[in-house]
Amino acid sequence: MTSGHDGLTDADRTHMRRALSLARRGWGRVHPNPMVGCVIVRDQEVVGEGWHREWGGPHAEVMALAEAGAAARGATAFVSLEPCRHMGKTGACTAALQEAGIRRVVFGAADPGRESGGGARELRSAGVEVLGPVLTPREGRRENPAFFHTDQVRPWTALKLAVSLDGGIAAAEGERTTVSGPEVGRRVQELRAGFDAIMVGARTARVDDPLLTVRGLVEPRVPPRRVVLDGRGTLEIGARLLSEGDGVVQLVTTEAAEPRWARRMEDAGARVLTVEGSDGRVEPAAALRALRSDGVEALLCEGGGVVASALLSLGLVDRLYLAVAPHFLGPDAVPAFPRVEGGGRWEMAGDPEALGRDVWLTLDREG
Ligand code: AOF
Ligand code: ZN
Repeated sequence: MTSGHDGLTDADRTHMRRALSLARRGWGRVHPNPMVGCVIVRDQEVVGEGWHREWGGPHAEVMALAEAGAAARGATAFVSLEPCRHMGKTGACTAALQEAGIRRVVFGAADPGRESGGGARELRSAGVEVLGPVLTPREGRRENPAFFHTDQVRPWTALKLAVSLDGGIAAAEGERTTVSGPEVGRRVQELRAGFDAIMVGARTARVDDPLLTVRGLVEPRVPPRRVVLDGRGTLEIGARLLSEGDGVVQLVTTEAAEPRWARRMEDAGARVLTVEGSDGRVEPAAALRALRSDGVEALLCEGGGVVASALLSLGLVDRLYLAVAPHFLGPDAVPAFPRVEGGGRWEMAGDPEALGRDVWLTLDREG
């Protein structure tokens, strides 16, 4: 066993990776709580595993301790997040770990919460050996970006785009093009489950007529809202999302839209938010502000190109999910990033993944 500069052995690192992957099972179910995983190891043997499964439900440590039972005495707990020390919807994990006789705790990210944070200090002063945070702040944020996004002005914002090798999102203006394969479609369904809202531009809403619902393996605890940026009020009453699917429909528009249109949409069950805009175009930052103050903490934008490049140019995108398809769309294609000035620099937030014939990339904005 080698011990790195962070004091972790190879075995420790393996257990922490496992805790992180258990945590991810909470996707769609625990938001806006963080996803947390825990592994309990005694004499090099895993005796308990757990993760935070459901918002308001038992924390990861409690689940893992229940599985470990008496074997937890003298054991090490690997937790992806600093154990909480507060009495929240459930008891404090610091107390649960001590009662179970855990001797050592290795944790991933520090808990920034005012009440929940500080568990490490508490455990240390109670004589438990504590190692952590063992993830860099960047690594910690990557796992639970919305939880660590403290900005009250706009949501943590992700942009998903399916692009061709030559950077196109559709074969031609106004055309619906299938760019990526069914595996990407399934991934997007899973992805949607972890967001408060899914957003597209009016043009995409018209051309693709999407439902913007979650229809994958992960059933979201709360069906995300379905948001259309529609500055001029062009969505028609026949749009599928108005009559089909779960999730509040929220239309973000400007003064340029006809009041009659807004009334029609509201009669069809949609909510209409009017924000600043220019030339009949919603001001993206204003839309994001309005959504944030209306309770959206994590927002997934799925295009199209105009909205995507506006968000990117304005530095409003925190994460990019790119599905790159192995073909060219040619010179008439609608570019994914028409004019991105000051679009920032991006870094990989995980390994590229092969999804069918496509490549799935997750990138976080640097800085
Ligand atoms: C842990 N283990 O598995 C989780 C933690 O509302 P509550 O009572 O469920 O508390 C939520 C807060 O607790 C959350 O904001 C975060 O600070 C921490 N989450 N802590 O020790 C867990 N999910
Ligand atoms: Zn806890």
